Amino acid sequence: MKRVITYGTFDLLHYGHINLLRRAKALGDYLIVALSSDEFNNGQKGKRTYFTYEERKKLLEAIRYVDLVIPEINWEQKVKDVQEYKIDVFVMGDDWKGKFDFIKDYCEVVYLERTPEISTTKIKSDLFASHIG
Ligand code: C2G
Repeated sequence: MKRVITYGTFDLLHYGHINLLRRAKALGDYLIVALSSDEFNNGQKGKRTYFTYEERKKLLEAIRYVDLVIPEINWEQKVKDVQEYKIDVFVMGDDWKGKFDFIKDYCEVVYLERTPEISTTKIKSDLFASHIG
């Protein structure tokens, strides 16, 4: 069983995230998503989320490509996760290209192309623009 892991906040879940998760799952048989906790987002990541961790976890668990959701609580847990969950492939969108190459000592590292035209920031700004008319 080939085990894949990926990390993210996945707030305001959109088809860019789904494209990533679909391709990540296609690289193996079992996909773990390490989901950024509210504390991690509000603290070190400096990301304000619309949905709470529990709400984002429920959304991810409803996706056919996702087999397990675990919390991501800091930047430093990746090597431990790869070892603990016996990961074969570590996957991230290519906005992170190169940033996790140190993990190549432990498993395969794959950067997948981001879906260019969509982002949570764009969704929020489009909604705001349409609201103010
Ligand atoms: N993504 C994508 N296409 C988009 C938007 C996002 O492929 N249009 C990918 C990102 O590249 C990432 C994943 O979807 O691999 C999750 O995106 P975010 O929630 O924005 O992830 P991020 O906040 O960058 O968290 O420790 C790593 C961090 O937790 C990554």
